[in-house]
Amino acid sequence: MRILTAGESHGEFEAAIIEGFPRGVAIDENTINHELSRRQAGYGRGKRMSIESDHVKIVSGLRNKISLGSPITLLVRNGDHKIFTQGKDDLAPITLPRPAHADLAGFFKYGDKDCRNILERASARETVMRVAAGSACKQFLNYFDIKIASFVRSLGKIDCVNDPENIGEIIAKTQNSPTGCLDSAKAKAMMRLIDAAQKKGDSLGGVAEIWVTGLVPGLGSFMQYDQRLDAQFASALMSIPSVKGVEVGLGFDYSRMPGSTSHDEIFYNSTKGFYHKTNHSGGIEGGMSNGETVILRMAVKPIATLTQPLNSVDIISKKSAKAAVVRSDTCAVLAAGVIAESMAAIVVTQAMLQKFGGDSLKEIQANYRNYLKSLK
Ligand code: EPS
Repeated sequence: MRILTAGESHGEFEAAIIEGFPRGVAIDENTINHELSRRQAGYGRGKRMSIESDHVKIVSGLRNKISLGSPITLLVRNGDHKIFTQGKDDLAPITLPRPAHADLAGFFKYGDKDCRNILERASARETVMRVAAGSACKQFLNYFDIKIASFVRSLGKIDCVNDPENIGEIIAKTQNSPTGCLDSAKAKAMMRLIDAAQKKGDSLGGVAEIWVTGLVPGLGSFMQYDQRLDAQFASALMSIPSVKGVEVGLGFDYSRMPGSTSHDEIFYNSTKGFYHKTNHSGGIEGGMSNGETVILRMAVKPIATLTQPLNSVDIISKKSAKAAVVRSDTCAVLAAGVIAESMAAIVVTQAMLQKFGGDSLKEIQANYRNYLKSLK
């Protein structure tokens, strides 16, 4: 299965094509729309989100809401449509690249004298289609009771130190939370921090944590570097705009502990089979799922656009000036977590299709059941 997205931030549509999605999976547009609204939410999001009400239209690949195995095309219309494929817009050129955005590197790459030609596609608006496609994947994974959820582990320097008991706790506590933080006192502090940043024209980042439960052991492979499941998750999460770091399990903390106290010891009993009492490896050993919960964390840098802009240089006059100010979010860590869930769903779907064959859901389920038997 592979997924391509298309669309400019202020073009008429955002689009995605999912190729190689199995036949026989029920796909519900309303379920996708629910995920799209989760991506739009979060304390600190900018004015664009009050313009948009993201809704998907699926225009190919389904019949009577069931996937045909043919390419699935998804479309989301942009409410803020101001650039045209066949007409001229009236937008002034942007010549003052924003530090930390794609503007300057994109200017080097293409040489255009207008950073808008860069930002239209580099914008995080594109992630709307990753969430739409990721939701289709989540609906496939539901047949196997695979669940994916995320929460905001930290925002700026405010850390939520309590670990959730299980994925149900993450889902329940983040459902209506404006911050995505599991600790209500910390959530309030996060909102105050966002308010203060907004007042100062500043922006904030944080860490989102993603859990994946219900994976059978043996997804991914150690046979080639690019088949390793942790490498695939890392690549998928790093591809989200603003992400600057990814951890699996204990992540960087793992490197600070001796092996004797950090590795997950192996136990066996007749009801549980093989199991671990700890999950420091984050559910992945040797590039494969080991049957424990997959735990991923990603560091999201502060949003690039500041309303109190940083120093920049005009790409035409080469004179120093403050960076361009365009409408933006103050903080989007919660949304980044929702996007990460979608990217994780895509990775897990690919790994499931690789292991259990891909033409139809029926065939995959039969192979899956057979594999489960072999594990006993
Ligand atoms: C976003 C849409 C964008 C930004 C934001 C995320 O729309 P606009 O540029 O019209 O405000 O709000 O993207 C960025 C902050 C960025 O730097 O790319 C969205 O739909 O998520």
